[in-house]
Amino acid sequence: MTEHSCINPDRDLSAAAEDVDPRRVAAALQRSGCFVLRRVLPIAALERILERALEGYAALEASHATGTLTPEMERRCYGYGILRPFEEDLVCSDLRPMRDSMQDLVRRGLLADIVRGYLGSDVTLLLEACHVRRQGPGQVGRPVPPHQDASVMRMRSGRLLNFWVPLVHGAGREAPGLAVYPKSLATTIRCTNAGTRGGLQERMYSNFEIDSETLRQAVGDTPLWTPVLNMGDVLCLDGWSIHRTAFETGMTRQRYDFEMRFCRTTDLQPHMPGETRQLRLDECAA
Ligand SMILES: O=C(O)CCC(=O)C(=O)O
Repeated sequence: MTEHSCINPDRDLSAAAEDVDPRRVAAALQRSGCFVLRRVLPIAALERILERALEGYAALEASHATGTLTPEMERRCYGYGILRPFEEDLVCSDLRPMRDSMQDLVRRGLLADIVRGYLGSDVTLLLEACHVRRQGPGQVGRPVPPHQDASVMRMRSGRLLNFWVPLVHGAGREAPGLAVYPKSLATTIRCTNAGTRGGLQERMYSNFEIDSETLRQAVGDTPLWTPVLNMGDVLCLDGWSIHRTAFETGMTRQRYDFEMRFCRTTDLQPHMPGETRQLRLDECAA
C-alpha cells in the first residue's frame, strides 16, 4: 500500500474548527504536512483586512502606473502581488494596524493551541514571510511554482508553520487557491537546492522553485490536493510540505489571502532573511 492510498484529504485533513482537537492537527501536519480548519476565524475581522488590502492594491496599481514605485517596491510588492503590513502602516477601518489584527487572529483560541502544540511556546514570527497576497486572472507575476516554505526561508532544519488565510470565498475553485502534496514529513525530501537546475534560473521564484525531476522524486505518486478554501478557513502547512498556487486558466476571480509564518525560536538561523519578532501567544489585544 502506498503512503497516501488510505488518505482521503477532504475527509481526513479538513474539519470544522469546533470538531478539532489541536493534537489532531499536529498529528496531521506530521503525517501529511497540512490540515484545513473550516470556519475558524471571524468574518468581520477578515473583511476589515480585505477592505484595507483592496485600498492598498489600488494605491500600488496607481503608483505602478505613474512610475513612482521604487525598484524595490516594484519587485517585492507589485511584481509578486504582495502587500507588506509588517513594513508599511496599513490602518484598517477600526483604526488598528493590519499587522496587529493579523497577529491577533493567529495567536488566540484554537490557532494558538495549534502553534503551541506544534512549535511550543517560544515562537518567532518570520516577518519577511508574513504578508498579504493576491493571485488571479490578469496578475503580472505567474502562479507560485512548487516549493517548500522552509527552503524559501533558507532553513536547513527545524520546523516552520504557515497559516494561509483566504480573504475570499472559493479559493481553489473560481479563484486561485493553494495545492499541496499531502505527504509524511518523515519521507519528504528537503529540497534545499531547489531552483538551481535547467532553465529555472531566469524565472520569477527561481530561488526556490522545485524542478519537475526533483518534484517527482520528492512526492512519488502522491496526488496533488486542492482544497476549496473560503473566508474563515485556515490552511495549516508545515514548512517542508511541497505546495504551489492552484491556478487554472478557467478561473474568473482574483484571490486575496494573508500568510503568517512562524518557527521555534530555537530553530532561527543567522542566514535566514528578514526581520523576526517573538509571537506572544498569551497576549491578546482587545
Ligand atoms: O498564494 C499563493 O498562490 C502561493 C503562496 C504560497 O505558496 C505559500 O504560501 O507558500
